[in-house]
Amino acid sequence: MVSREGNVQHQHHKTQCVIILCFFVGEQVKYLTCSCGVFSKFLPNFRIEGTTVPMSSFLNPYPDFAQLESLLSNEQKQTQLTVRSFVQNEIEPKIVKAYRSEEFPVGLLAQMGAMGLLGANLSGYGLPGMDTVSYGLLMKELERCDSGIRSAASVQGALVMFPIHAFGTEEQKNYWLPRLFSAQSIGCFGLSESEGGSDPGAMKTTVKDKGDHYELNGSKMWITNGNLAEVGVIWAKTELGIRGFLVPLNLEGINVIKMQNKLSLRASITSELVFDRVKLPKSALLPKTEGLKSALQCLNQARFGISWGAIGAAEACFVEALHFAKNRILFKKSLTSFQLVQRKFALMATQITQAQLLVFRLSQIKEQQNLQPAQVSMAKQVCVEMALNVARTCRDILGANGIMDEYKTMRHMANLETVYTYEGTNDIHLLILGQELTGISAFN
Ligand code: TGC
Ligand code: FAD
Repeated sequence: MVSREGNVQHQHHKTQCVIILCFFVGEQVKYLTCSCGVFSKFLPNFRIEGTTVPMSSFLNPYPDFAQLESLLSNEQKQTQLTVRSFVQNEIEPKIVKAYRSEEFPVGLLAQMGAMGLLGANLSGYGLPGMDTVSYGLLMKELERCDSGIRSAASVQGALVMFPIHAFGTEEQKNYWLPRLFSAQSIGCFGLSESEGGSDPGAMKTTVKDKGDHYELNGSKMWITNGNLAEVGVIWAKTELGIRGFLVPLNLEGINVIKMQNKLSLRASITSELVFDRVKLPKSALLPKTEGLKSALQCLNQARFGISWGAIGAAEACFVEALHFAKNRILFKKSLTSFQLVQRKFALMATQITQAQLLVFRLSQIKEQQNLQPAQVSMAKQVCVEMALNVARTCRDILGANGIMDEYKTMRHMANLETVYTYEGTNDIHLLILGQELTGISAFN
């Protein structure tokens, strides 16, 4: 185990033993020195007394060139450590099996609920009101394991609990929020339909007022958590415009069909929801929803979490590829000795750092409740595109090994293709930003 002050050898140097001093204050590594450069403190994969130290032994073994770690409060660090350790102990050992079998790990949402991780940034109704940076770190740690795991949590929190919190009656909030927080109930969010998810305003699903009840008809496609869910936040056209409804998914006339054979986000459940003359109680309406903009307000919450999360996926790929490259001997040298390879790592570290800085600053703005949709779009677009490019580059560095699922990089790469598309495609976010900058909508 790591002592409070220990000698550490850098693993990959063949000819010299490099001594690094670690000073621990509480659970944090405060300072490391090393003869091969100060930035070694940012990199993973150290060896102590001849054995590789689990990365979890260091508070921050991931690239942190902007030293954002030093800006975190003790509470934020504690959140990060707690979630990281939960992910490493409880989710990492199960993720490859879940991905292969296209199943969400059984009982995982219940575990997350027991830990208070779902909708944790919301307040009141027994919810913890976690600060924005802590929430971002939570999303990042989940997606460091798998985008599908982060998806399950962000749908429950940002797309089910948030709309109930923002648009529901007191009765709906008091009933649903504690149940969803603890994962006693699971929810899903139905906005997209088969004919063009980018243009949700063109939805065909309708709700008609039948006097003593509503009637719901139509279908929703690509719905995360659909087959796990007890309740759906479903968006439909009414005589008064688009509105959100809380729909129990066991009602007569509802068919929930699992979408199988995905080549991406396989550890996440994706479903089609079909509604055929479903009789809804009047209490199903989320009364404060007002048109498409209410649905888009929910997306702002989820897109913000995705921006943080995607960085976690990028960091995981970076760490794996760097570890691999250090130990890969080609042409009698470590792969990391070649200039082309160093260029790849240098660019990736820079791009990861830029993304980390952006989400950190936007989190401060969000904490002050000033975050604008166009800022969220910038973050979702740039963080996900960066993560996808990093994952592709890391897959390349891993060579043939990179196509095997014992390495996580290609799983992340495949997942990020979904993340690039959902919650507003990459191009949709560029167009939202374009509209903000030019004042001209390129949509219509
Ligand atoms: P448009 O006329 O521009 O806007 C309609 C009304 O909404 C307002 N608005 C927003 N309000 C809050 N937040 C935003 N981000 C907003 N964007 C627009 C707007 O001001 C207007 O208000 P008002 O008062 O005038 O009525 O609407 P449009 O039909 O032209 O469409 C605009 C567009 C293309 C940007 C939008 O529809 C869009 O974002 N499309 C992408 C759809 C999308 O992201 N779907 C995601 C589905 S959920 C999902 O993918 C979950 S994945 C699972 C996981 O998260 O893990
Ligand atoms: P389309 O809208 O058909 O877009 C196809 C292409 O056209 C894209 O490249 C797009 O960028 C481009 N394009 C579209 N409009 C324009 C334009 N104006 N100018 C230029 N190019 C344009 N939805 C939910 O409601 N709830 C969920 O829980 C959910 N989970 C999902 C889980 C997974 C695994 C996936 C893959 C999707 C999920 N979605 C969910 C749906 C997701 O939000 C949509 O896939 C997404 O919004 C894009 O819609 P689409 O797939 O129909 O693509």
